Amino acid sequence: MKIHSLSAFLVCAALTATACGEKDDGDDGDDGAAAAVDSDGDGITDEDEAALGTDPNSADSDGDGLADAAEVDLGSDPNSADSDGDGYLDPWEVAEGSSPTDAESRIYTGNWPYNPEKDALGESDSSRATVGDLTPRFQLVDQFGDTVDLYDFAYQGKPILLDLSGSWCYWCHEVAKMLEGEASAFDSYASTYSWVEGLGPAVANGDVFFVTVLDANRMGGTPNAQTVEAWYDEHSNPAVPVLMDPEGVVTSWMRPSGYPTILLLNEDMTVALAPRNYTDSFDEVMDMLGR
Ligand SMILES: [Ca+2]
Ligand SMILES: [Ca+2]
Ligand SMILES: [Ca+2]
Repeated sequence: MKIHSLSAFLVCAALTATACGEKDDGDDGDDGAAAAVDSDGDGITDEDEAALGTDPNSADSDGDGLADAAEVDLGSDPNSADSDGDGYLDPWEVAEGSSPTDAESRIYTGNWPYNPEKDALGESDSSRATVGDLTPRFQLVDQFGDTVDLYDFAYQGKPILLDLSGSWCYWCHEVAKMLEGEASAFDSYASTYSWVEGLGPAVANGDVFFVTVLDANRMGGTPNAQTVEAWYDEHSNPAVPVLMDPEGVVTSWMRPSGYPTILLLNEDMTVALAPRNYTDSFDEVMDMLGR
């Protein structure tokens, strides 16, 4: 009954005081026969749905998976799948504990993608990065302190470059600079490789995801919050999550022979390319993008 009374309150706000004062008891037939009709049986009468602007024949007007009555209760917009326009759909925010009515409250502060179907990818039994393997479901903390589930990048229609870098590593920083469009040691290769100037914009546009994992701080020690924050301060690329790998889980799976090691993943999280030289991954991505 809480839902019904709340929706009645919302209706009152849109109607005259006289109409609001006239409570519908639903059985005397003299206070609006239509008010008692609830065509879709969602607990909100057709009359109330008319005032809310919702579909009286659908219990979930915006089709986002949250019933109209639940949205009235939450205060979210039953006619918008993303009430606060932050890019995360209302039911995702409810499931993950962020607010569907506050754009500042997001699943990921960094606006990384979200995949509500990620459990369907199943369990990876890959112990070493090999082409065709399902990448393990790494869950690591990013530069904003959020724990990022790598599988949220799955099935977004984009390849993923999974970059294992270290703060101490010169070429790792040069790659980050190149992605930002800053002068880098790669500039002299711009006429030979399209990725020198093309990869940064492709990442910025979201045509390809670039995920950086730091496995050591500047001193070669265990990465921590300061490590990823310092990297982000230096390379403030809003498109790139910077994750820390204090347990070395990514490192032990990738078994890098040098840094950075950058794997190319398909959108289904299988390894597409696990080269010795990361520039091969860049070449392949540009081929995939037709550039
Ligand atoms: Ca809904
Ligand atoms: Ca939202
Ligand atoms: Ca939100």
